[in-house]
Amino acid sequence: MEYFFIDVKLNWFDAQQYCRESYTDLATISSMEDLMRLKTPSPQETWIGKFDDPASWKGVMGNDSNSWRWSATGTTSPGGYQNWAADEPNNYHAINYCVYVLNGQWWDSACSQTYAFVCFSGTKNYTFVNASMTWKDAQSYCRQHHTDLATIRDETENSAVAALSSNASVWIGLYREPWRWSDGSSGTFTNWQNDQPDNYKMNQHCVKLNQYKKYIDAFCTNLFAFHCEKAVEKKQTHVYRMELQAAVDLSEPSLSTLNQIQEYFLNMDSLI
Ligand SMILES: [Ca+2]
Ligand SMILES: [Ca+2]
Repeated sequence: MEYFFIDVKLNWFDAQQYCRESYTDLATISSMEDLMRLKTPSPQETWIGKFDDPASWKGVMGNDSNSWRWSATGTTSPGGYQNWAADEPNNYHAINYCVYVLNGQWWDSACSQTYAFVCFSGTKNYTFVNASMTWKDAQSYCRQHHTDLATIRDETENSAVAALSSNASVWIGLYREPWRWSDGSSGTFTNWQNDQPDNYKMNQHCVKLNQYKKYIDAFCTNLFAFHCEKAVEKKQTHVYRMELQAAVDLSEPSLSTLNQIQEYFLNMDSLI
């Protein structure tokens, strides 16, 4: 990737559109080396292509890489059924990536919290497990003793899970992987500033670099200069092979032999 600094202050989505029209996309950063290649003429905050678009997960069962998906299938609900509590999911403090159900309503929560949980066996045979575990441990337990953490595909199934767990908060199999790149790249390199991301005011879904190139989640409506990327076309390289006659002694090649070889390759290049 080739990077271009654009010295125009735009909100994140306008910056994305600008990059897509004039280059390839907002910049994807895959390594510290990439990060160090980003240049600004003066120290300042800049947008990059990392975001956690709420259009992919906030009250939506979408198909983006940062959308909600079920543990059992690794995909979203075919019917899109969902039953969030008011103002949920909110990704409070930027750590709510697992879902529990309380009285039939869904809440996104920190996966490290411990709750009872509901497993399923076969197609929809639910089992309430009255033991507090993290989401990951609950998933392991269900996979070992049943099929997986519960999938809920419609209102009937939601009511069944609610009835089983009465007034307890119970993990279900819904989770998501936050953040994605505008150009669709996957990649795990990050460089968050300490205490970031924090999803301040539960509304910070776009990533800016501070002047030290640390990642900070920010309001997408803020105005910053930004980095675009352009895919570099791979230059074609030609590899020539030639067999030399045994008569040519290459341990002591004469000038004329070298000239002939050079001429041969020049002719080859002009032919291609
Ligand atoms: Ca929440
Ligand atoms: Ca923040």
